[in-house]
Amino acid sequence: MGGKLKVDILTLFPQFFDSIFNYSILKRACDADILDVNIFDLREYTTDRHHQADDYRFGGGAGMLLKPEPIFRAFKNIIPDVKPKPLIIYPTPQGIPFNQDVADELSKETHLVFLCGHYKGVDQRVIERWVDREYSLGDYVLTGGEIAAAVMVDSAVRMIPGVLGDIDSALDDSFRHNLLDCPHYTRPENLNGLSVPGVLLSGHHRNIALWRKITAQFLTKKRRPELNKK
Ligand code: 6GU
Repeated sequence: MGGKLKVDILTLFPQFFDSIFNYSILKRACDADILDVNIFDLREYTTDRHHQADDYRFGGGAGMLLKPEPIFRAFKNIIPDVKPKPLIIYPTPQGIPFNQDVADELSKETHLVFLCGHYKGVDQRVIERWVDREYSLGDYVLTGGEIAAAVMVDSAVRMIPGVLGDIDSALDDSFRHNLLDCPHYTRPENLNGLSVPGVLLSGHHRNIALWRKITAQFLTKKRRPELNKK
């Protein structure tokens, strides 16, 4: 069995996460005590009368920033002084690319903290004082860090031993060996005239393995030629 992962998420929209950790594999991981998720509402760390969490940017321009003080207060409260220090992650389009290798790495940590930005993001001093890693999902912009944090947690948690029913099902995922996954089929053999490739029904394990490898390579070359060259 693998380790246990504690995940803290700081957000202005805590309800966003209600459904995510209550279904399927992530729920099972929580129930099995492999995953322990805590959601923190940044608004609760504001001190002004209006519970204001965002503000205009110095220098002007459209778009607000998350104010630094509530975030500093939240971090000081939730991050204990004990070691080991958690890894603090800030999902942002300005981050380095998040990929399967990063997910594998995160799955081996014991305590992750995600700071979800919104609007134009957070005050840079928050990043400099608290954040260990900035990751981006890809070259497009999301409305906030919540969906990105959920993606990163999901991809890391499924790599913790004991989370997936069959550990092998992660070993030949897409991106293992820099290949996309091959096509898969289940019953029936004949679906109103749509048939299954005969080799998969042959019982010949070496030929099946070869077919899967060749179709995976073909698909990768066609759709993601840059993966092949890694
Ligand atoms: Cl990590 N955050 C946001 N807000 N937008 C993104 C992203 C992250 N990755 C790609 N776009």
